Amino acid sequence: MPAIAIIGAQWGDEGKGKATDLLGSSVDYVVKFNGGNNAGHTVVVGDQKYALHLLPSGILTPGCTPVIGNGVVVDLEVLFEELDALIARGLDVSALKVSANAHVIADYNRTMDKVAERFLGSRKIGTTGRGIGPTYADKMNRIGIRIQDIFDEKILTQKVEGALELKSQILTKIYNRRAPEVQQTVEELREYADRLAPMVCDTGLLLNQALDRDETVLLEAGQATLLDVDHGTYPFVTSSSATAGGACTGSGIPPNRLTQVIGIVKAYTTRVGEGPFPTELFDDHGEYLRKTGAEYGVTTGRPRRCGWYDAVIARYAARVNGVTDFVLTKLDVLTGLDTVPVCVAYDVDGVRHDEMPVNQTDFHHARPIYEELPGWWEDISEARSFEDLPKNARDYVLAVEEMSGARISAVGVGPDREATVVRH
Ligand code: 2SA
Ligand code: GDP
Ligand code: MG
Repeated sequence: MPAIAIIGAQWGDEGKGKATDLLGSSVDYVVKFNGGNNAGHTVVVGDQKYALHLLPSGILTPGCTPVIGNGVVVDLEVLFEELDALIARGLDVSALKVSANAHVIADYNRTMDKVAERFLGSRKIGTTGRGIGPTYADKMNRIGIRIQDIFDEKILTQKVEGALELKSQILTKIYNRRAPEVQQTVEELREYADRLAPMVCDTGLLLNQALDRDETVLLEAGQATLLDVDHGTYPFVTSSSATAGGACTGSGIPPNRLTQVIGIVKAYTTRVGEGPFPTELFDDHGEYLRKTGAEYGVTTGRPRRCGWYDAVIARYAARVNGVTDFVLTKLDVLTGLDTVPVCVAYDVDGVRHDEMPVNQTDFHHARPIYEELPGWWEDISEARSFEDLPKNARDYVLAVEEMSGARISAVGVGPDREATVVRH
């Protein structure tokens, strides 16, 4: 009964979509368990490129059941836009299942997200503006709207009224906006009810029954460990649980049924949005990584901040998630450098830290202590076995593995499905 979690080990965009897709042919269910359409996962299949946001990457694999779990926040308009776009490209998406307990992003929460960011000014988080934070805030405040509420107009109306009681005051009196109308919101949310109904079920039951039958379930994280609301660089985080613990709470699969936790880690580091980032580069090397790695947001198109590999956060991610294997992605992007710096520890105001500093201010002051590893110039994009890689590239992988606290079982050498070196 394998239940495998795929987790981002940095600040996101490590290549989780590709890794999920790669394993997709051998799994029966692919589950999105956190976040919503803030995510952007790119999957390249032959000459076709797919950018998925709300849908799990398993939607591209014939015979695999894609599941939107209870921990997700669902923008219904985006859900059906994405489904229709895939249908137009000839894909069968009829297997999709959606948890009755997942929460729904209402228009007023998209507004709240955008106006709150503007209001925060220089203290902004740099959100994707998709309404993610306010929807999770409503969930925690117990005034959220769930998928199951959509089907009962009376209950939905009561819940929207409850959600807007305080929010209308905030929107009108603090943010100087028009108050959302209850009836209009109810109508917007019910627009997709008929199409949604056949997809909705108790996904926790579905997945546990699949595990009872010895079927394979893959749990695909949106965002990443350092963006997790508990374990990330708070407050510069997303509002969900993106770590292995979240894979359980966001799907209804208990912790003792997780058999493998695969941490996806890029051979360098990127971040979108605000917040501390010790190895960030502001020089030509940063621009080189951004250009060579095509580091632009899949959802917002924002240029990603780029920096060298940070083994301190990789070790932290290994610990927080119980990583059993790492997949090291985008090694090809590092080709052509004389030496490749890797951060092994931080200097915080003259004191060496081998682990993440406990205090946020210290993390803001952390300066990377680098070890320089020799680079390689050979094109590695055609490598398919570890031995195909040049010696310096192999040594880079082995050095990073040693520093990061878990075995690197595969290495990405290009965006295509096939461009992967599996280590046996
Ligand atoms: P939000 O919108 O409330 O989740 O934003 C809070 C923080 O979380 C970051 N965040 C992300 N970081 C990396 N990738 C994400 N997905 C897209 C992608 C991002 C894009 O795959 O490229 O297109 O810009 C993602 N989603 C959320 C966000 O930047 C904030 O720092
Ligand atoms: P995710 O959010 O973790 O799924 O990652 P994204 O899709 O946002 O960003 C990763 C990007 O890197 C995508 O454009 C992928 O096609 C690409 N990619 C994934 N693995 C590799 C790799 O090994 N090499 C290269 N060059 N690109 C890769
Ligand atoms: Mg992404």
